[in-house]
Amino acid sequence: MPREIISIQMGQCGNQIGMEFWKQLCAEHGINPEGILEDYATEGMDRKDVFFYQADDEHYIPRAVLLDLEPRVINGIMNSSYGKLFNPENIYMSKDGGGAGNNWAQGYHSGERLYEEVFDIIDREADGSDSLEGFVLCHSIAGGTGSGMGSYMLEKLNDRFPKKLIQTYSVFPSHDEISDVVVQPYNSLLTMKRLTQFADCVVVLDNTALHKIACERLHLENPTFQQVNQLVSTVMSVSTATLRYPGYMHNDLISLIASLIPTPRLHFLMTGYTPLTTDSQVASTVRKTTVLDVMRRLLQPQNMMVSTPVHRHAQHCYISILNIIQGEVDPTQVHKSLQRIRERKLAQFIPWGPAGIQVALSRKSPYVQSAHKVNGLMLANHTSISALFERCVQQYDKLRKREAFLDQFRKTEMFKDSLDEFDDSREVLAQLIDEYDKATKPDYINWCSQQASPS
Ligand SMILES: Nc1nc2c(ncn2[C@@H]2O[C@H](COP(=O)(O)OP(=O)(O)OP(=O)(O)O)[C@@H](O)[C@H]2O)c(=O)[nH]1
Ligand SMILES: [Mg+2]
Repeated sequence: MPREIISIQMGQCGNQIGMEFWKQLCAEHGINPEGILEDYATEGMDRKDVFFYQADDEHYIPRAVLLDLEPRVINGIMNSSYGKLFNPENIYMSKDGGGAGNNWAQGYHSGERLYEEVFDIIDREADGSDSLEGFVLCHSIAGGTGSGMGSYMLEKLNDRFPKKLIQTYSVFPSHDEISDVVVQPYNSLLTMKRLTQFADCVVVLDNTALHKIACERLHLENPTFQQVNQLVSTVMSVSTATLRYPGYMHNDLISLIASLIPTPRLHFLMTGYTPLTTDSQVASTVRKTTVLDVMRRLLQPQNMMVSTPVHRHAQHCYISILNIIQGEVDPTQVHKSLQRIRERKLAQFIPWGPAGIQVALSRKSPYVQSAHKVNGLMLANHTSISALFERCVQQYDKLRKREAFLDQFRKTEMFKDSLDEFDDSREVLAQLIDEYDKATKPDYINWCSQQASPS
């Protein structure tokens, strides 16, 4: 029985990265842009039904819900060659709306207002699956819709489906774009509170790092969102590969999450991928990729898609690592590579429990050509992710001290009488940062049990 996953994409960023993900999934499963299975793909030994269902006429439809408070991005999808892929009943867009105006509170209150309509869609999708495992939310934390309405959705999903997993792919804003959306730090802080409290697993996609990788590693001069989103869709597709091409392990979301997240709040994952190439570079590749190469490169900070100084602070460490390796791999090579990495102490792990690199050898699509013999995605739970959150708090403090742009928030229901929600969110994030720091120390588990039973 499939363990189905419903994806919910919200706002400009959520819908744009979501669309790239669906394009990639269609290509990998031999489904054409109209949802029809290609003749060459009828014998597939894959599990399409985790992410797609079949209509009466057998064509495949994504288990996807598309939401936006403005029509532009979703209209673009509907007018593209993929316009017929999605169930039109699963789309909610405000036809004449102008979005949430980069205001978290506006997005949040729109979520409240649209609750019935949106949950009609989600309930119908949930009822349509045999054994729903959970939800995947795609959004950015910095705008208005994906962040504010996304926050509201996280609260409500948790309320209504308490036993289902919630995973998010959350895009963090780039440092250089602060001028673009001045209230970004407010939006990010308020969203981070919900990601901490209501998500089981957050895959952090950091625009600063993605941009840098696109420039420096892919040699793109001014990478567009679409080019950056290809990196994102690679991360999303490989991180779901073991669900879609089941093997011995990590066949469902819970086993992926359980192997990476030993304590509930520390659930923010970084990713790395290698080898990275653009289409134009593929032809000229001469590099030989072995499992050891791939695993070693995955431990290099420049391949991580998060802009934190991974290895520079000695006290920071890995809580867990899962490498998803695809390609022509001899399992004995994996063993040797792990040994080599251990001998050379290439990765520093937590001092309070057993931890090491886990490896999942995953099958991959026979329909998508790859230029390399072996490729790998690292999903890592590393304490230095807290640097990203520290930056978020610092930027917030700077704005808040000046009382900048608070009027836009005061105009909304949640903030009209007080700004307590800001203070509370800041507190939640400060505690999270503190817990990551505690996790670098040997007595973290004791600290955890004290937190659980304050006497
Ligand atoms: N990686 C990536 N980031 C994006 C994309 N589109 C927007 N962003 C980032 O998302 C943030 C802005 O959020 P949006 O998703 O545009 O906002 P929204 O959720 O539509 O909210 P409103 O438009 O305010 O209603 C900024 O940090 C952008 O850099 C995209 O396609 N890819
Ligand atoms: Mg928008």
